[in-house]
Amino acid sequence: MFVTDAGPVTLGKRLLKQITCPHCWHAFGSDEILWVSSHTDLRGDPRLDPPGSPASALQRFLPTRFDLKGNALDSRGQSCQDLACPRCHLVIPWILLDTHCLFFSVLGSPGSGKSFLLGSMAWTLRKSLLRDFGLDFGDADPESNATINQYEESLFLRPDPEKHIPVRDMIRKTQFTEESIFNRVYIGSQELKFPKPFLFEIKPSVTHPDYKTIGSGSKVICLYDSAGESFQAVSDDADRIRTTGYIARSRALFFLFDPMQDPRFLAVVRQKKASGEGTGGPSFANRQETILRECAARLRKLLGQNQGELHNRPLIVMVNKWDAWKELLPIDPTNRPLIRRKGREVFSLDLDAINQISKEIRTLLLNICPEIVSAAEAFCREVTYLPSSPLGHTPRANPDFMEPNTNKPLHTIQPSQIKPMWTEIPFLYALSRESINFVELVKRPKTQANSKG
Ligand SMILES: Nc1nc2c(ncn2[C@@H]2O[C@H](COP(=O)(O)OP(=O)(O)OP(=O)(O)O)[C@@H](O)[C@H]2O)c(=O)[nH]1
Ligand SMILES: [Mg+2]
Ligand SMILES: [Zn+2]
Repeated sequence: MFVTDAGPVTLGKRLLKQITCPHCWHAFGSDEILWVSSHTDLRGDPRLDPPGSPASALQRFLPTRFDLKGNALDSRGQSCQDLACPRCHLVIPWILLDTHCLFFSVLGSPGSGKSFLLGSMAWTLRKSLLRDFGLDFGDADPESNATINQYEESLFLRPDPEKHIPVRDMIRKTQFTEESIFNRVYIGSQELKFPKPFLFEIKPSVTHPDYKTIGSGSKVICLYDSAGESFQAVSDDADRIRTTGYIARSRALFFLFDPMQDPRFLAVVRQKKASGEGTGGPSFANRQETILRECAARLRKLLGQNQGELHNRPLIVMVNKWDAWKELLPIDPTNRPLIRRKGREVFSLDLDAINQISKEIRTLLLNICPEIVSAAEAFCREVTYLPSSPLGHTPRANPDFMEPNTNKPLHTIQPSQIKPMWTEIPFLYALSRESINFVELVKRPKTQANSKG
């Protein structure tokens, strides 16, 4: 074995000066990163093994010796491959060493559709980003994305897509008490819970018109799927606050408002449709503006901002389950707010169309549930309102599937009917607000416009 003490010289990467851990959001220098021992005898890590339990996790260490490939050598001289955060000791994917990570938050009450949205959005982005925007979008770390991949498969890759499935079985409710969605670490005398991140890589493909100027430099997108309960205000529950700590790091916040959880909204929908249907799923009333107010309070605490100070990241209020209330918005969901500028192969986002839609939804919310608008606008300086529907189709009560406890029919859907509506638009809009020039946001030039149908 060739050994050098010159550091990871042959990694062939230009390392970032500062890396943010996607688990605990600690920012650290690349020279502080730990390595995970490779020799199976080197077990026992005080941050990962529960106190009093047998040594199980492979030891983390700050290396002093490297092999010629630049990989650290553990104390048994074995070459190591995995890296870890100096604070929480959880594994840091290699891509984060040389690629900036953009965090985004998806907030919303229980049942507002966050998990369905994440699955549907990821699937839509994989399909449409290359075709419409000349961007490659894929898993940055397949292991981290196992859960979101399952959501996508459950929605879009069913072996028998004509067969009715109860929606609640497609993606199960995210349980705040479920261990599999968290990592536990032990720092000092505290046991801390952190949500597992989903990591995607996005980069211009060679078909991107600005490929030559912006280059092939990629970004990592980091998202989380938290249970709605984690955003609810429960005094002195440090776990809830900690597990949503990503909101303070986020470049943009997506607040999923479920109008079907608002009895006033539901009444307007039913009146308009002149029918009793409308929810397409479990219906329960929730004061959803309290989630926004709680997130605003947490964020101010985390960032040390004053009460009443407006946060300067974009907040996108996604009025979800559009399929169930589309009668209230005179917009054709198949007409996405995209525009192709003359001489450009890819689409840009149509700012005029987005502003117009946002204005119409804001008016609708102001008329029916004004406290959502006031909570959103008391939180962030810039608020945009957009519709979305992960399913694009309202599930129906199906007497062939009875709930044994209540003897009521369950809501089912045929996977072949799933046609997401605008799940990717809020994300593209957030991306267009970044200085990375991946997605262009344009005002419509009256003579050159050729908007997409
Ligand atoms: N009509 C309609 N209903 C939807 C849509 N997407 C999700 N739903 C319904 O909303 C329910 C809740 O969706 P989830 O994604 O599990 O909600 P969540 O926000 O993740 O909820 P928690 O995990 O409890 O925080 C689903 O079981 C569906 O019945 C949609 O596009 N249209
Ligand atoms: Mg969920
Ligand atoms: Zn960490």
